[in-house]
Amino acid sequence: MPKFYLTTPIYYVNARPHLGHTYTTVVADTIARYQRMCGFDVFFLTGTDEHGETVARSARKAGVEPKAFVDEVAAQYQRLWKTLGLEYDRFIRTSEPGHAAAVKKIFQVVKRAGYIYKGKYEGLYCIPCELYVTDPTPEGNCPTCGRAPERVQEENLFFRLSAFQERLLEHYEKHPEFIQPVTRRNEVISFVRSGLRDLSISRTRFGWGIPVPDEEGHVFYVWFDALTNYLTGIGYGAGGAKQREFSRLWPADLHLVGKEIIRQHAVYWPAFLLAARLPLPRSVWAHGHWMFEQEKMSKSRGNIVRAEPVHRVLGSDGLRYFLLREMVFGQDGNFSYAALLTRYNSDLANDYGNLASRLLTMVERYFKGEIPYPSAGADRTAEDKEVEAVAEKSITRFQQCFDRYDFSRGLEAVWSLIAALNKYLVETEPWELAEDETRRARLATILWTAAEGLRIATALLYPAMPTASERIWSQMGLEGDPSQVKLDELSWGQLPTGTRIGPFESVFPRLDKEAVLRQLRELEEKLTAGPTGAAPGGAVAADEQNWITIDDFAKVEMRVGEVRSADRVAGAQRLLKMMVDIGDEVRQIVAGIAEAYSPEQLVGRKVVIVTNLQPRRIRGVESNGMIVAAAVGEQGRPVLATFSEDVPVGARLK
Ligand code: ME8
Repeated sequence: MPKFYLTTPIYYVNARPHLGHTYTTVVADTIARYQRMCGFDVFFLTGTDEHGETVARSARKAGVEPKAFVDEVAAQYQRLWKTLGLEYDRFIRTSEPGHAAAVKKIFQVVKRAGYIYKGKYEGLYCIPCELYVTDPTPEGNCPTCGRAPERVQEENLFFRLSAFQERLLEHYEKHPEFIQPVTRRNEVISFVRSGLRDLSISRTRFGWGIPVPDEEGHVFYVWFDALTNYLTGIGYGAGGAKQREFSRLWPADLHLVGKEIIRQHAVYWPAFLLAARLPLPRSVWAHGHWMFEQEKMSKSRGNIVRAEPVHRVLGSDGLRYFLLREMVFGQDGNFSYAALLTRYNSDLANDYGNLASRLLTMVERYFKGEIPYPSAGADRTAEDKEVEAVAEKSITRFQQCFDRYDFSRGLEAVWSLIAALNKYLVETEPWELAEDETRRARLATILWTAAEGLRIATALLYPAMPTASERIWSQMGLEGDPSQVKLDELSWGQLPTGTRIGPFESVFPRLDKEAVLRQLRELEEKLTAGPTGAAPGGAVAADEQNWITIDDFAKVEMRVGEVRSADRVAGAQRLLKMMVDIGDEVRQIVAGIAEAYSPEQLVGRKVVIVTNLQPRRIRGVESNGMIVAAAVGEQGRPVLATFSEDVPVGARLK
């Protein structure tokens, strides 16, 4: 059996896994299942990247030792992958002693080959990204995360990256499939063409890392350490049987990465390997980013969606389907709960789930649970032949798409079959035929045809939705499980005679969108209200913090208002009575700001008003809202909230 070795990035443990990490791992799991169905002996590696300054800092913040910290977060990753049913073959952690030994070994090889020297680095460094910033943004910030880098100076070991410029370019030229998609390939080629600078591969600034042999005080820079996981994860440097396993699996067939780390994988990594005289991976595939609320989902931006709530409400297949179907692999995608639920209800509940339950109900009712077989010589109508043709086309198209990791179109191909089957049932009306004893042969042909189509669709859906596919497979009474189907052999007409359906229940029940949206938001809130880091010791229970949920906050309506008039309230030194235009009405508001602002200063000014506060009387004067101000100093001097840009009256704050 030919082998297929694929990897995900190893994820940093400075934060808990979010939907972005889940995405790459789901894609890898899908490819692994698909390649197995194509007859490959697959090895799927994932893991965690546990060294570096950021991790050490996060641990310190949590008040625990780095090792305890990374153990906890690595376990969170493993638990989540288990919950989601993601089946990797090996989970590598860079804090494993075997990994450290392998990093040291490859370093020695590279050093002996003359590609390492000692030098001084002086320049900008972005701590959260663990990157030297050589090409800052015009504002002088880190090009990856946009935050301000720090100026550092240190003695480092350098890797002669510059020596590989021509060889890398040659390799890209000779192996166009090495970097995909083509946009990333072009990007990398132009980066390399513009000239490669040597790369610093050690640090003396922190100690949480793998010590560099014979260099007191130096630990490996995270990328030299991290990239090597792709070798150690399959036995590099371990000797004996493990080394044989390494020789069998290396080079990797596919490194899946997010587009932000393409340079490390398509430039640094092959250069390290060339220096160590190891073969290069066959391809590095950089996918796009999930955006949430218009920005890349990331911990630092605080716009994170997590997999757990979606899994809890929709199941892992609902999540997998959305991720694979909605994002064109290679491009960015927008995540929204509304889109997720719309897809779930339309594609999974209405189209696929309904097809299965409708068909199985008819088999049960009209043929006592045995899928009928068309009688010999029964005439096949144009409609029957059309379904067969669509099914055969779907199989081919699905494979063509999945072979090039075009999951979205591959799933579309399956949906064209599902749509054809639903249409077929509507048009042939088996429930009408069932009323007529003389039409039983035709009824049998129709139900068999639909069942055969459903079998094919279900087999094709296994890589993307393994649980649902297995369940429908067994509800149909088919032998074994869909993972055993050989895709090359899958074709029309293989549904065995006498197949007896099993007990069935709806696999994708239709969901009440509003209620589920609320439930998802509540679960998400509960999770994010917890520790933002993964700090075991730093974890503060949500309740102890008196967090409010986003729904609580959404209850407060704040709007931009403009003060039309302001007068002092007789007999009350601190109070002003204002008429404030809030867009669709003018409100009377009383506020204790007279000592800080004169009426003249306020008229015409834009202010922030809480508009849904219960009306109340202050010194006998009705107040319909509250003006928002900071309380400054010990006396709590009010300073009104304002905007540095012009904003329209009535605009809502959120
Ligand atoms: O970069 N959309 O780890 P990391 C899609 N340790 N995918 C996303 C994503 C998003 N918004 N956010 C993250 C590291 N990812 C290094 C890797 S490898 C030798 C070392 C996924 O925890 C995507 O795969 O920052 C991305 O490349 C990876 O998580 C980054 O994970």
